[in-house]
Amino acid sequence: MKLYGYWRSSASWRVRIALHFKGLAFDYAPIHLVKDGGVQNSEAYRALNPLGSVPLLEFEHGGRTHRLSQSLAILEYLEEAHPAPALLPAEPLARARVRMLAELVNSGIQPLQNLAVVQHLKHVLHADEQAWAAHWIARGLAALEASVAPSAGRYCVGDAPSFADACLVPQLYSARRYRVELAPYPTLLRVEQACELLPAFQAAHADRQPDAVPS
Ligand SMILES: N[C@@H](CCC(=O)N[C@@H](CS)C(=O)NCC(=O)O)C(=O)O
Repeated sequence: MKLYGYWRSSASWRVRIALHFKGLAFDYAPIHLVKDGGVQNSEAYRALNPLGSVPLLEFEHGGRTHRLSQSLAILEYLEEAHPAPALLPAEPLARARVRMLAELVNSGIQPLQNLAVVQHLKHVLHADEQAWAAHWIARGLAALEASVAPSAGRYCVGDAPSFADACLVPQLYSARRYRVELAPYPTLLRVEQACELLPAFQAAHADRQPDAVPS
């Protein structure tokens, strides 16, 4: 398997967590999202992923090469193809809660602070992209804190890590990057600490990737 990603791309990070958690070997193909206008926008990469985003998972199956984009679709595929160890609980309502929390991050927070959005704000609309991103991240995290609290155990839903935790941890990293005050989200911070003890989350961390340029 080959994962096209970028070290601090939160969506790529979610997939790295799942691959490491399930013990699936993969090659990592860094796609520099900033250099030369962004490698994701090159013709060569768009031929692989027309939306020009990471992550993209490439693998052989049934004698053919397959490519999947959209991190949550990738997580669902990995869960179905490699069910153990699980990143979804067995019970239907708990599964729905995990998906709800993951989606809250995936569609309720990340798109508003995605690179293309903040670059457009900064360079075309000449707006304060830092303030924009911080506002929407804080708004989303407040909803996430309130939504996680009823189901949280050691992790977002109960005592086993799930897709929700794979979405939470990278989102908190982005929040710090945009200087969001995190004290109002104690449950999220507690869950993040628990996740940080897991080898899969450690291996997937942005700063540990070969293309990382930590500040
Ligand atoms: N919903 C998509 C989001 C993908 C996405 O927005 N990826 C970002 C990095 S986290 C990206 O490639 N941005 C490139 C750009 O904005 O030009 C997913 O979950 O995979």
